[in-house]
Amino acid sequence: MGNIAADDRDPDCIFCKIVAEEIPSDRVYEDDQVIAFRDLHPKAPLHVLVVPRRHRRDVRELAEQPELLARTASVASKVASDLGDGDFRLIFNTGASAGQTVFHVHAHVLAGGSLAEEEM
Ligand code: DGP
Repeated sequence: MGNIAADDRDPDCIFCKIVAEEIPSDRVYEDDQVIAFRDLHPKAPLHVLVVPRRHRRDVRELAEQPELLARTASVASKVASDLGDGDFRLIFNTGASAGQTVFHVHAHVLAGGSLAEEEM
């Protein structure tokens, strides 16, 4: 697991390095397509990033592979069930002006606490 073709990897990308285990992360799930690990700066009691192993810039690019997008969403659901009560908020920041800072697509899974009362 973790051997990604050169075409699917950006040598300067921090999440590609996490996928390759060159940078440590608190991994909570992995399969042959997707990994999930805890966000370094959690914004909720449960805050996990679900990351396709292949380097894709954002959810616009990921949507060109509907099966991989669906896998990402179903892993988000599994993580929320395994580590929380199953309810979750799923966010793809897409583009710098929407808050994206790491340009390797990732779904934020946020759960727990008072999410229901918070505005978007
Ligand atoms: P975004 O702003 O949507 O691009 O989210 C990037 C998230 O990635 C942000 O919440 C912090 C997290 N992050 C950045 N670098 C690292 C890292 O090296 N390890 C982990 N676990 N999270 C990181």
